Amino acid sequence: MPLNLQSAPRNSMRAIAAMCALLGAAKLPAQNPAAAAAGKPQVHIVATGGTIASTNYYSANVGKIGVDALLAAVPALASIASVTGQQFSNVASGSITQDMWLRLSRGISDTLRARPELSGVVVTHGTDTIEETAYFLDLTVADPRPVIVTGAMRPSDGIGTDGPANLYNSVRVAGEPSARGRGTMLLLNDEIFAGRDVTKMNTVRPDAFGAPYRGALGIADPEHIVWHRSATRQPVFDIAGVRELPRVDIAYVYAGADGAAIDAFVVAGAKGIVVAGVGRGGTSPGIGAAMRRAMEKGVVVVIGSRTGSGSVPVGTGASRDGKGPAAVGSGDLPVQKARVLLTLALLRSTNPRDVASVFAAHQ
Ligand code: DAS
Repeated sequence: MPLNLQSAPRNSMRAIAAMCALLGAAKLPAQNPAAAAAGKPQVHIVATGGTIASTNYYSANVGKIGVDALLAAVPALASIASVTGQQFSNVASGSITQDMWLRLSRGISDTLRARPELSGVVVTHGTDTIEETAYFLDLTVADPRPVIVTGAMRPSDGIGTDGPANLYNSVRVAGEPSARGRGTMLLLNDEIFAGRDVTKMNTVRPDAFGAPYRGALGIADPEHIVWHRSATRQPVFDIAGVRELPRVDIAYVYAGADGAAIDAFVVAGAKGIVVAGVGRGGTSPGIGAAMRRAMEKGVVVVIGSRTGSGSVPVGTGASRDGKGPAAVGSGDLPVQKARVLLTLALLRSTNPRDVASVFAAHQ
């Protein structure tokens, strides 16, 4: 059962621990007294599941490794930080829901607020949808302290498992003062990416992650954390009072595709649809007609690209004559990232012109 960190009383890790014990849902390993006494950074680790928490090749047994075992597998952590751990969930990342995004984000914000002594937070997560969670957290956690999302491409008992190194380096970056103000980042294979830019580009290799359009933010070298770019951040979305996120679906364009999927999403209650277009946002006649039908019903449509790199002009959200709605271009956001941004933009407005402004601001 996932733990709602939001309900934890402020300024009291003891109270949080007591609550966790009551719920039977999470464990907080004791802080490392030697590291704390030595003035080492304090880092909180929130475990959600994924291959990093699995045994047997390729996550056939996801959810076997709890946060205690995850931390125990990296004894070197004690030399660089004082860490606490939290079991949020233990699932494959395909099971992460919008509701879990809300609770995870609020929980992290609450923990950071309650613990001013923390340098940063690390989230362990399955790699399949990690980029979506990373972007959601980037768009919703306002605190300037870093949130580092990490995982593993090889299970905990796999030969050459990458989980321990990824966790170790993530804790290093989370404890690094120069990581402040950079939002939520992803670290795997020593590379640090902006949560906004990163995408999974290979099914199995430890170097599966990249940011093909904008490149990496930095690298965790053995001695130093090296940044390739200065810190920049957009203002975040306030989700404090949000109970439910709107439904947003993704439709894929291919040669001769009809509009059946888009029509079905509208019937299912989609408030927004992201279309993975061909090339620079192209469609088929069937998809184009279904997009118009959806927009006439008030559904906001964003058009992106299935190419994996490059941009689709954002536009204004209005048709050329200014009378009707038009699809908003995704800019250089991959469609799964455009879905995250559209979901949050729809909390503010369902007018495509306003949504276009949000997308323009997040380029
Ligand atoms: N088991 C998959 C997931 O949870 C893959 C992984 O973590 O690498 O996303």
